[in-house]
Amino acid sequence: MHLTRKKKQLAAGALLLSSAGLIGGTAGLSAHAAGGGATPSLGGTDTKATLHSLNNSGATGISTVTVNGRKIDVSVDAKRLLKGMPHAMHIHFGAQARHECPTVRDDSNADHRLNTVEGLPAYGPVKVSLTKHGDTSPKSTLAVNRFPTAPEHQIHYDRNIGIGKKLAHAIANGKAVVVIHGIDYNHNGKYDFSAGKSDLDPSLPAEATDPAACGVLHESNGSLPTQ
Ligand SMILES: [Cu+2]
Repeated sequence: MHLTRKKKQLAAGALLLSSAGLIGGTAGLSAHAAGGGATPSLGGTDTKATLHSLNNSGATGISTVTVNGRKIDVSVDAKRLLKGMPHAMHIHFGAQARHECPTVRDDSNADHRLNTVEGLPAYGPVKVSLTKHGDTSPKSTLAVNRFPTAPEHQIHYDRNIGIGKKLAHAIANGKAVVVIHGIDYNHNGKYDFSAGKSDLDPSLPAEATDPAACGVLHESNGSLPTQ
């Protein structure tokens, strides 16, 4: 009961985010995203996530995030994704979430696939949209034109992004989760409505937004040579 109610709240939040992204997804916060520049990683916290397949996508990868104050250096390298189609990618975090990737036990409607909302109790809401350019806030959760498209089924992503202090701490403390979305369930080479509508935006196919790979960012400084 308790979980169900919480889940509904989370779902409502996700819907708000997605509609805000669709309607308000114009120019906006470009000044914010312009920063960039080389930030030395000395003194930063290095974190790393091994990305495992969700929904039997077969996609795998590695993501690293170096936290330097309120700046993060993000890399995502993933393979075996649907080729040539946009893959929404996010850093998820929620104080109330489990800081995990979802499992079959999160398939609350027992339809044998995990949609984005079913994953929320595990990974929390979107905090950073890993777009190629422009806004990186949750407003860009479904900014399909600005996400990597996996030519040759692969993504190689690198970006320096400004974030809030709370999120920076959460990432450094191993509580944030990297999720890559977009999965071709029926292997026809594109996103279609074979698995129904997206739980985030009914105008999009579920295939475009269901999670394909997921990993929890954990501190990796300890495993690196001392500087
Ligand atoms: Cu996501």
